[in-house]
Amino acid sequence: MALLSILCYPDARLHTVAKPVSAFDRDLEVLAQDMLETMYDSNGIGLAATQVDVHQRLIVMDTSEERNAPLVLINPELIEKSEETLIAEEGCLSVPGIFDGVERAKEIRVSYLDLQGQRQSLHASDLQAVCIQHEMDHLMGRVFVEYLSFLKRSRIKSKFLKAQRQNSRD
Ligand code: K1U
Ligand code: ZN
Repeated sequence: MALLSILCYPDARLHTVAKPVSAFDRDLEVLAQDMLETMYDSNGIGLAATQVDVHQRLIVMDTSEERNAPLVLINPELIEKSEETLIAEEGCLSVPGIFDGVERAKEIRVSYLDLQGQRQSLHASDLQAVCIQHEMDHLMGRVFVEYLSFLKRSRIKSKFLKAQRQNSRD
């Protein structure tokens, strides 16, 4: 198992649209395990392959309080979403230290393949639904800060570009 390095906003690779997974092999299992290890190590509740610079439709998550219910969703498709929405405080391992409210569907149904290539369906609500929508956005090359105002996004982008410049000087 290995810890993977997570791309940091505003890295252009975060805007890559992921391709469907077609090979259900040992490499895919290792990638999913490494992503789960990376997510737990970073205290995250989700992680999309895009964030570790792998542009395939794969997400891992665990929104349980006990942190003992890992889920791997391959080629996820949103098949239903409630009209009712909620505004939850979101964070992102690719935008560390930034938290803000984003409006999302409160309940969703998602169809996906498991690591054996078997089709599964999941009804999710509240934090789990928010997390799945956030991770599916990553697979489309979208980062949650894109839902914030132009001013907030500009400030966040400047802050991260400044930190990047500083790090490259050190
Ligand atoms: O970067 C990511 O995609 C992971 C992200 C998932 C997420 C968190 C909160 C709402 C939607 C999606 C995180 O895990 S951020 C860190 C975190 O653990 C967290 C932040 C806010 C609320 C709950 C957890
Ligand atoms: Zn994220």
